[in-house]
Amino acid sequence: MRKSLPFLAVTALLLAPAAPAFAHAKVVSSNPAANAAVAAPERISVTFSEKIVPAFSKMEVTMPAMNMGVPVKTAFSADGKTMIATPQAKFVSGAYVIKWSAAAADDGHHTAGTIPFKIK
Ligand SMILES: [Cu+2]
Repeated sequence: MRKSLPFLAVTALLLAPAAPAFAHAKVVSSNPAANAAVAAPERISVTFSEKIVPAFSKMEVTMPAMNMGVPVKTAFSADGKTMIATPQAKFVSGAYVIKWSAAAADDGHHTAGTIPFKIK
């Protein structure tokens, strides 16, 4: 019983809504957009609500149906808010997923997610 109080306190902190000062990096847009069906893009990008740390942020492009990754070169925009992946091979038609994870520059918190899209 003695341990339950601190545990509850920590849980409450974790569940508390994030204050702006401790905001996590959220996706504000992507190219292609989520669930979009597009022609083969030259670059794939994900833009976040705040600056992210390149060393602790990454993105992958995969083709889940083929259980295959698309080789990409990843770069970051000058303002530090956008991750850009340049495919190193030609895209074929099909369903793709952008798998991203990002560390916010202000507090180091990690966020991660997936963005599905299709290539016509
Ligand atoms: Cu945070």
